[in-house]
Amino acid sequence: MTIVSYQLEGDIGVIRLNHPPVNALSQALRLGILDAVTQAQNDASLALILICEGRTFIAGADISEFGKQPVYPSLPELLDLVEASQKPIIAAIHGTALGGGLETALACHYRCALSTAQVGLPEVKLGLLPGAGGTQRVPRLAGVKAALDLITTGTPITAAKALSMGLIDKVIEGNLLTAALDFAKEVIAQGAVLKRVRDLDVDKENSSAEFFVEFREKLSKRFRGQEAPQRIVECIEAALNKPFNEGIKIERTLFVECMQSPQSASLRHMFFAERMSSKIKGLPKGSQLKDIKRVGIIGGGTMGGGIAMNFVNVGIPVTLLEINDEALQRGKDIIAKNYAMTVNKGKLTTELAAQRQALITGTTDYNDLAEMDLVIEAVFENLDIKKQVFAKLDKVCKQGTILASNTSYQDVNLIAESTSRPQDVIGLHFFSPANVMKLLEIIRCDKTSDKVLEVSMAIAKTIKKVPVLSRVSYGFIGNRMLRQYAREAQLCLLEGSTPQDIDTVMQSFGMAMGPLAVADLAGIDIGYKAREGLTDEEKGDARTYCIADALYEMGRLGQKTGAGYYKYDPETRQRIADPVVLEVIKAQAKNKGVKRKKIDDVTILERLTFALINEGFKILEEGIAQRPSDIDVVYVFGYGFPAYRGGPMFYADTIGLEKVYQTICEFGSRYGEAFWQPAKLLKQLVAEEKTLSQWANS
Ligand code: T1G
Repeated sequence: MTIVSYQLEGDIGVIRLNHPPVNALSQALRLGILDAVTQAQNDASLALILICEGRTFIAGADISEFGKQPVYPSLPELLDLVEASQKPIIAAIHGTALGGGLETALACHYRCALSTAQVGLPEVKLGLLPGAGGTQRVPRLAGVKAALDLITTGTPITAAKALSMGLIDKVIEGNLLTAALDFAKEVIAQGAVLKRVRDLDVDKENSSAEFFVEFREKLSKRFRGQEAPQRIVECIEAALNKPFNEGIKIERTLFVECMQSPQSASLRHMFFAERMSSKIKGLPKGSQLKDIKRVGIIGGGTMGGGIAMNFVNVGIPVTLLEINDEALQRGKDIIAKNYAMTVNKGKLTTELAAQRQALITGTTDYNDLAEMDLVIEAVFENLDIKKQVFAKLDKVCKQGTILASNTSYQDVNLIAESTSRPQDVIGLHFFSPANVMKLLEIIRCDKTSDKVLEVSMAIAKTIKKVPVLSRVSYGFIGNRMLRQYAREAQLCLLEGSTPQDIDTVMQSFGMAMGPLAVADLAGIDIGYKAREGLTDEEKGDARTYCIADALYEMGRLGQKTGAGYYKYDPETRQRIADPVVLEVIKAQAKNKGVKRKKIDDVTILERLTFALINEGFKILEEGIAQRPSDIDVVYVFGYGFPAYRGGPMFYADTIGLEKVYQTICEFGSRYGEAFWQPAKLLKQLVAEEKTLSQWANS
């Protein structure tokens, strides 16, 4: 397949790119464009069009080439040649012109786009910045403020918005090539002027030193801990204050710094990890999947209501079953409240919210679920109750209905075995709030059929979730790792830290929230109730929950009662350190015979993160997760682990497995081997001097 073709259409040369799936600017594509533009300089063409086959215009540099030795022509070299063309080049855009794709269009002399097209510079999401002139050309066309907003957020904009900003010259309806040819003829008729963006000046509005100081402060709050956004500001300042050729050099230097940073390596890892997680090892690709046209949800509580919203948001009708009409109404009210909040934020129209809610049918009769393609149980977290629900579903649902449990902890194999159709049973573990959180753990039971697995992965993507496959294990992947992380948080509290000590360390590390603040948000009663049904042995070391129990017994359940590990200002809900909590901690330490001593920040960080990592290794060696990057996806999308550190397992490789292993061994001698046994796989990789990603790709 020719990935770049060139032919004359009248006196217009058409350069066609055809490099599926997204015309990413691989070396072959760059060379093909260079050859075509060079050839066109000497033929009868009066203007050129750059257009793409397939679903989109160039979607960016080829991310899979990053980190490798650059090969001629680099994108900046190519774009210099494009801009120096002696004949005007018109970029004809459809789909998503992103990153190097938009930069290529900006190096052209004119740009037209289908009204349905989007353009953007999402490099910052990869820990990068536009490295082929984007930071120098966008300010020249759209001004400083618009350039800063576009490039530091990385959010794509519509063709209409791009037109209003001056990034493109024409919005097109109908056939792109036809319209682009007409536009080229207009350009020729007007003298085929070579409009080079590099020759434009940057508008001096929003260019004061104060403006940049203020913008930087806002940026450091919004992108806490991230380096690329600040470097983008530096590039835009250079565009404002220096000639193009100097500005482009500064952009290049800062781009290379970003490219070589661990943050960018981590974010590029997460880009591919998110796309890899829906691939199931050993399953044939592309088999014919049945459609999910009707979904039943059992339980209209917070979870059931949130889950129902995911389906009606993409137009799939839901039958919501509750035990009686009052419960059903409560469920519908939860959904209505959620939609009202979204409408009030201006993110949804009232009409659309109403349309979606109209797709929800309530019932108290299981027989109404007979024709469902998928039923998701979201009832009380009790195995017997769940088994009763599945027994009824087993009786009423047609053959082939997928029966899913939203359980967080119960053994889905036992639920499957309580039915006559274990091959149709699966776990779909949503995260609260289910209509917001993107992570979906798909729990593969021993007997779940391949077909049910594939359909579940497909429906997860349809409802815009990021699915990760897990085998059955207590807490599956995320909650199992969270238990070890929380264990160390509790032990640090008992041994000498305060809630704010621990939360400050973890927030500085990049976690969205510290573990104690999370506990207050979720509710201290959640953990207490989960432990109620367990024997002392199952509960584990009392030191890991005695403080939580003490707070629960004082009625301090967290935000919901205005006090937990912190107290909360009733007006602002601001978190405030509470001396009462310190007294509770000291009393529990005394009770457990623990002599408290301040714990330094590095030790807090390593105890919590290495507990997470060590459990991740155990999950891998037990085959609960398919690959290390799946665990990273779980923790970044479900638990607020900083994407710019690549998730816990990528982070382990970044700091080095030897360091992780030696520290865990040292923790074992310092805190006892009960909790600090290095995972066998970790020990093995250190012995073999292998990284986790080498092991995953072997
Ligand atoms: N490079 C390589 N592969 C890419 C790619 C890219 N830029 N974009 C997508 N793919 C692959 C992806 O891995 C998947 O592969 C398939 O295409 C479909 O992607 C110099 C340095 C374009 C909006 O950041 O945002 O330019 O899994 O599942 O949901 O300044 O892909 O099928 O094997 O996401 O329809 C800047 C990244 C790069 C855009 C389409 N560009 N891509 O979404 O499909 S840095 C980006 C996307 C840069 C310059 C800098 C999305 C999409 P597979 P998909 P989609």
